[in-house]
Amino acid sequence: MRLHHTLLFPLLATGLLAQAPAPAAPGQPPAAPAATPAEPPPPFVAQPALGGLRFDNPIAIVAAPGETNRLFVVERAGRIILIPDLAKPERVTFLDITAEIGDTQGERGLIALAFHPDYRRNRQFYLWLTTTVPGQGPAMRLERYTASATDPNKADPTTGQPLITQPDRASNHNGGQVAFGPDNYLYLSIGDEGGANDQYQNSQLVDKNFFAGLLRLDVDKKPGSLPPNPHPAVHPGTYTIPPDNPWVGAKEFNGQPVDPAKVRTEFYAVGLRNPYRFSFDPVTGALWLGDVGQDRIEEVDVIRKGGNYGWNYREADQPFYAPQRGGRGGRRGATPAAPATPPPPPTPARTPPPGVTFDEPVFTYFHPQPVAPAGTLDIGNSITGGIVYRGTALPALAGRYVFGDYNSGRIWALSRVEVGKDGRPAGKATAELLARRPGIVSFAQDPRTGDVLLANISSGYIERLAPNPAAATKP
Ligand SMILES: [Ca+2]
Ligand SMILES: [Ca+2]
Repeated sequence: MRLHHTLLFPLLATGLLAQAPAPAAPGQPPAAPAATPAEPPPPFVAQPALGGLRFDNPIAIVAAPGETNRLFVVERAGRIILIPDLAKPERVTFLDITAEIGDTQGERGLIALAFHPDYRRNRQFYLWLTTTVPGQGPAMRLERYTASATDPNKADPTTGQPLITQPDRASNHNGGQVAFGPDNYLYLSIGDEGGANDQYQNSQLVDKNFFAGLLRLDVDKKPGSLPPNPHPAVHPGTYTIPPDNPWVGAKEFNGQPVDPAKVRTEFYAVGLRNPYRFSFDPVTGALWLGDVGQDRIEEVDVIRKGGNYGWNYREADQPFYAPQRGGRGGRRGATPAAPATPPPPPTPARTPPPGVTFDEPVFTYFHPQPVAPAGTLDIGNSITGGIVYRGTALPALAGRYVFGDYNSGRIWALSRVEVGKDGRPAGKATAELLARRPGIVSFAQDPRTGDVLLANISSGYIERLAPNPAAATKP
C-alpha cells in the first residue's frame, strides 16, 4: 500500500481520504463538508451546477470550441457524457470506451479530454487514458477519436487512433492533462510513472521515455514540423514536432551530452512529478499547472518553454529528501503524530549538476504538521490545478488563478501575477481561501458565463462556485 495506492482515487499525493464526504443519495444535493470550527465561513460554496444530474466518478469537464450550450463530462471508467442543452441538463453517452480502459485501480482510467481547435470541421478530439496492452501490460496512452459526421451527439469507439502508448509500471502519477494551446499545438502533461521518490528514475532526462514533464505535439503535421525521433511508444506518422520545441537538436541536457537523434523532442518542459492538471489563461495564453508533491510541498507553476521545474532534485522550491519508507514518509497523512521511534534518516538530496538552475514555483503550500515548518501554510497534500478566472460575475476574481487541494478541500484564488513574454512569472503569488470542498479533480469554465465549474469525484456532481450566503463578507 505504500507505493501503489491501489484502492482509492486519486491519492495523487497520498493519504487523507478520510476528509472526502460520502456521496449523496441519487437526486439529492451533496452534503456540505464539515467546517473547521476555528475558521469563519469562506466566501464561496460549491453547489450542483447541472440540476440533479450525477455522474460516475466525474474527472473532467470540457466544452467544445465555440460552443456555449453543450458540455462534456468525462467519467473515469471510460465514458464521455454529453449534456446537449445546458438549459435542460440531460445525460447522453457521447463515447463509451470502458472496454479499452479496463482497470481503474489507483489513479488509472480515462483522465483527460481536449477538442481539436477545428473540431467543428474535423470532429477530432484527444484523450489521455490508461489501458492494458495485450501481452505487455498496463500503459498510458494519448489517443485521437473522431465524432460522428451525422450525429453531433455521438462518437464511434472504433475510430480510436493512438499517438503514444507507453508502458506504466505503477498505477499512480499518470498525470495528466491534454489541452490545445493558443498556438494550436497539443500539450500533454505526464507524471514520473509513479511509486515514490521517482523510483523508476524517469525525471531529469530528455532521452529516455515520456515521463515527468510536459510535451508539445503538432497533431496537424503542419509544413516545417519535424518527425519525432523513433521510440517504441510512438505510433509512427501520427504527429510531428513543432520546429521550435526547446530540445530539438539538443546536444546536451543539464550539462551532460545527449544524442540529438535520441532526444525526445516532444518535451516542452521537464522536472515535473505528477502534473495532474494544467490550463491556459484564455486571455494571456500563460500555462498554469499544479504539480502534486510527495511528502511535504505542493506547487503551482507557470510553465515556460524549456523550463525545468526541479523534480526530483527538488520538491517544489526545496531540496528533495527521499524518505526511508516506514519512517516519516511511510504512510503519510491522516495521523501526523510524531513517531514513537525516530524515523530512519532521509536519503540525501541529489545534487544537481553544476550550472543547472530550476524554475521557481509561483506558489507553494505545505502538507499538515509536523511536516510543515512553523508559520507556513499547512493546508493540504494533493493539489488540483485550476483555471484563470475570466468570467464577469465575480470581478474580484478577474485574472486570478483558482485551484484547490483534493484532500483538504481548500479552494483558493492566487493574487494576480504578471507573466512575461518568455513565460516566466514575475514573482510569487499569495493565496486567498475561497471555499472548502474536498474531492475536486478538475476545474473548468462554464461556457455560458465563465463561472468556475468543479468536477467532484466524491459527490458525483459537477459543481459551481457560488457566493456563500453564510459568509460574513460577500465576494
Ligand atoms: Ca503510473
Ligand atoms: Ca518543482
